[in-house]
Amino acid sequence: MKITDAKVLISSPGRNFVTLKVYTDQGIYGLGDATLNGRELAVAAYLSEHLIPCLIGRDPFQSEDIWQYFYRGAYWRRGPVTMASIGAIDIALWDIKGKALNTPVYNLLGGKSRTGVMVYGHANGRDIEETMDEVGKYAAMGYRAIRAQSGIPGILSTYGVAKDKLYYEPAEKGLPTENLWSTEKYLLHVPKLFEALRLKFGDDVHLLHDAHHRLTPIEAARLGKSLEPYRLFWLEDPTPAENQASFRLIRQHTVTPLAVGEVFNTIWDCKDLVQEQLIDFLRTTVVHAGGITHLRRCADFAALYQIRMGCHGATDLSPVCMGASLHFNLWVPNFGVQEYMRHTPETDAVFPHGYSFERGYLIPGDTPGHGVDIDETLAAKYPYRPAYLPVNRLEDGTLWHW
Ligand code: EZ4
Ligand code: CO
Repeated sequence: MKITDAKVLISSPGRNFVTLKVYTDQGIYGLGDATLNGRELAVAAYLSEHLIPCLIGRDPFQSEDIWQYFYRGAYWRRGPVTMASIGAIDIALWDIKGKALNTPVYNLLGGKSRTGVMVYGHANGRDIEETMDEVGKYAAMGYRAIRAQSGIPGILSTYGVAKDKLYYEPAEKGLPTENLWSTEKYLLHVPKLFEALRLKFGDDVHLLHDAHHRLTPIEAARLGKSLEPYRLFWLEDPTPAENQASFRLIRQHTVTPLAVGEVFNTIWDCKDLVQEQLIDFLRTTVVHAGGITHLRRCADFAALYQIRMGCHGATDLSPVCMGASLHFNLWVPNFGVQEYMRHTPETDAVFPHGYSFERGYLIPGDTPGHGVDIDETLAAKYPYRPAYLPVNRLEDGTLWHW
């Protein structure tokens, strides 16, 4: 089998997605997600200008060799743009292999290790009361794991708190907006939210929280400690992880489980965190870490240290990434949970898919490949629109973490 062509499709059904379509001489094509929130066109150009010309003529079954060729052959290794580009190709190749062998991708990895993939939803409100109502709605939909975020008294807008509840989109159209942030107010408020949630919902539901890299290590340690009575499933991104050693300090002070890695793009980003057992869950996902080929390597490494996978699954990861991630998670032995922010009906229409939600789990379905397609005619109706995540400043104007 030979790769005959590949093209990059950019579509914005409510938000921007970059999709790679790889064609073969046997009429089979594969799809990969190449979306990098707020830097979409950089990945599109990296693929079209630099990788696709080298991809044509290769055997799609040699996905390992192709991965090594693009990773090592570039000389300039790693980084989100490079790794999302390699990731898109890798996802598309696994899709082609599954279709050619008439089997779902999870069978190529080692088969089902479980019946479904436990997911967590995003409950968020302007205040504790509204967040409690939202958690109630997710519990009623059957979710077993729910992330809770609440607006903070005295802070005008809080990242992670949406206006549109079921279809929250973190990026905003146009150039980046700026939000104000106060760590002091946040640290006082969050424990109150989780105290109220445990009182109302009891112990049966897994509760999660995302600090979005806003805290220093000692502040994160304090938050983890103050949340211990409420037994979180995890506290996510307590502090930026560029300096992996920062997590030693948090770990010394708290038994609240820690999750990190949605911005990681290779195994090197988590090397010390994993080897020193400084985290409990690795958040890295298929597209941003070079596809299934490299994420599998990260997961096997994490498994040696009893760390489980908790892949990123926000709306800026396209349904193609979600499809691939679900096959990965159905197989991966050290599975923890998968994030699941629902895509809008507009997005779902552009990306017809076989996966479905059942009582708190996503089921990838048995379609050969990863089971996600693209309706190109519909996709063409939604041209690219610049959109960015907000930038955060402290109340005195200081540009803060993340
Ligand atoms: O900020 O996906 O856990 N989820 C998150 C997301 C991320 C966005 C970044 O593109 O933190 O909302
Ligand atoms: Co996050």
